[in-house]
Amino acid sequence: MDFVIGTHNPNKIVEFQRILGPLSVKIVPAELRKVEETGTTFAENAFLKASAACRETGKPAVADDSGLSVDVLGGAPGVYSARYAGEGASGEACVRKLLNALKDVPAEKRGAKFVCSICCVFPNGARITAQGECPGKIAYAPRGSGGFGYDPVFLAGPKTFAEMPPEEKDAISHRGRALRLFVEKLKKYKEQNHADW
Ligand code: ITT
Repeated sequence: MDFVIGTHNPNKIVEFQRILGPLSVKIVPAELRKVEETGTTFAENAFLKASAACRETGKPAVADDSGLSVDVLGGAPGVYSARYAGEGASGEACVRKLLNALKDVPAEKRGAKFVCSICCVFPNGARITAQGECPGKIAYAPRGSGGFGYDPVFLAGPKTFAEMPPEEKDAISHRGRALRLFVEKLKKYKEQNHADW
């Protein structure tokens, strides 16, 4: 079965296909209207995006709401990660704002985590959800050229996500964890419903 992906972020499409392809789940992009992310949690926003994509296409749809939660900022930017430096701001601008906010914060207080909530909605209304997290620290300056968004300042061990080859990021990332859990739940859903896809 193919799943429409409810996102306007091309980096997420790349990561979904990279992680789900080897697990035999096919992800197809679609031209979709932009959904207003009015939820206060990652899970709520993931549901808003997946249900809108399912309604619009009539096909099973999966969406991701994700972001960075920084300890010393009380969990910010959280669900506002994409808009941290203003609506439509670049990843670089968000990173600059974050580094500035943390400029006087010592290494031991720079703890953070990436969170990813996945929601899958079927045309019959059934829903599968999964969440993944990756703990880390915020670096003092950007490092590496891979990934997107906050990857150059997110240290998961000695390397930032942007310094890791894609498969290394996927093995430990919030999105990798959430999507692998989603696939396990999808398999159970298939068995329970005797689905032939
Ligand atoms: P869609 O809503 O269209 O899916 P978006 O980029 O606006 O795209 P979110 O609202 O979920 O998605 O915001 C997620 C933001 O969190 C994203 O723009 C990045 O700034 C950040 N983010 C999430 N996952 C990330 C990752 O793996 N690496 C770096 N930054 C990430």
